[in-house]
Amino acid sequence: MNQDELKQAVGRAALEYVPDNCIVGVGTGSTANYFIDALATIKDRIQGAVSSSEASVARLKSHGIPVFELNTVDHLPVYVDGADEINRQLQMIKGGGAALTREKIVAAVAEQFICIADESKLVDVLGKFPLPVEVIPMARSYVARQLVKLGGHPAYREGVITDNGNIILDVHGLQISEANKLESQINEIVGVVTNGLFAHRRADVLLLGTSKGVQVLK
Ligand code: ABF
Repeated sequence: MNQDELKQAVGRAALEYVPDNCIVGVGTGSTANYFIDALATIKDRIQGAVSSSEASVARLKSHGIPVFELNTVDHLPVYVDGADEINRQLQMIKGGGAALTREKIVAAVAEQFICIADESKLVDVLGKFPLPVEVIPMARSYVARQLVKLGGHPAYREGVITDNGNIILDVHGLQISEANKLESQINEIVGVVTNGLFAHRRADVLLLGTSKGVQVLK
C-alpha cells in the first residue's frame, strides 16, 4: 500500500470509535480528510461534527455533514486527527497545517483523542519535524529570541496566517526528551498562543497504518 492508501485505511478504521448519535470532533490535514470522507458514509447515524479548521468545515459541509460551533456543544466523546510526529507514549507534534490552536482546543474538550497516522509519523524522539508555534504577530521577534534560548532555531513561516489571524514560527533543531516540560516552557513565553507539542493532552489511541494493516497502540 502507498502512503495515501495507509492514510485512507486509518481514516476508515477510526469510524469504529464514533458512537451512534454523537457529535464528532474532526481534525485537519490529508489523513483527517480521509476520515471526513469515511464519516460521510455513516452521516445518518451521527448528529454532526465540530471541526478544528475552516478547511475541514468546508469538506464536512461538502458531504452534507452538519457542523456545530464548539461553544454550543458540551459533550464531545471523540476527536479524530492526524499528527506530524508521534512517539510511543502517544505524545505528538502537530501544526504542520497551521491549525494547532483550534486542534488543541477541540482535543481538550474531547473525552478521547484518536490519532490516525501512517507509519512514517511514528518516531522514537520528537523534534525532527520542526515544532510549530502560533504567535501574536507583534511578538514575533521577541518570541523567536526566547525560543533560541530554549535551544531551538525558529524560522518564520512566510505567507501563512492562521485561522486566528496569527503567524507561525517553526522551531528546528530540537530533540525533545521532556515533552511535557518543553510544552509548558514555550507556552509561558508572552506572545505565544499555542505550541504544537501535544504532550499534556496526548492521544489516547493511535491507529497506525502499516504495510501489515492498521495497528492499534494505546
Ligand atoms: C493535522 O494535520 C496537523 O496537526 C498536522 O500538522 C497535520 C498532519 O497532516 P497529514 O495528515 O496531511 O500528514 O493533523
